[in-house]
Amino acid sequence: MRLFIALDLPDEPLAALSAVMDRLPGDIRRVPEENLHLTLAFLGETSQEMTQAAHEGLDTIRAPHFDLTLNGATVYGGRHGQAVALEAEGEAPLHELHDRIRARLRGAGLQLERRRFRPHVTLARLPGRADPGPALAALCAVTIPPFPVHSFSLVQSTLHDNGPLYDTLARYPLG
Ligand code: 3AM
Repeated sequence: MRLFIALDLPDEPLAALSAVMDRLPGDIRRVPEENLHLTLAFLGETSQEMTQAAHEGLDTIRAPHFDLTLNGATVYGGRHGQAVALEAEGEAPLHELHDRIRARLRGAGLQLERRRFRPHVTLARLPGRADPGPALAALCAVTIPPFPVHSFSLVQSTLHDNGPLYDTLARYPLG
């Protein structure tokens, strides 16, 4: 199973993000509203046994809920495809949650990639060679009011030609 950990976004910011995405140029591939999330960790292909171990570790996390702020638009990626995203403000509780999740996953025996955590919500994807300028211009004045986040999830991602299908395997509340 291809797995990742997502911070769940509540309905209000999801609706606001959907409205924002309506401003994007027509030829861009938008992320469906039900797929919008902030990736906290990427596990990649994971066995049934390691998935269970990961779940048991994540289930012991006791962390507070917190407010999240989404800021300016940015582009990630390169030749193999680009993601147009809104960056999340780096509040301490978000980074603490990220660190705790990684620690629990490592404790469960998973090997995680070492990448700098750049929290963001991907709104749309573009081919590698496309000019991201019009999408960034459309998003430059966007402000999403800060919102509370109350849970994160273990998500299975199944890749299809027309985009990934996400299935939430387990949800973990933030206190
Ligand atoms: O929605 P975003 O872009 O934040 O980019 C992938 C997506 O995040 C990311 O995991 C999320 C669900 O697929 N992802 C995919 N492959 C990855 C990898 N090898 C990866 N993140 C880190 N390493």
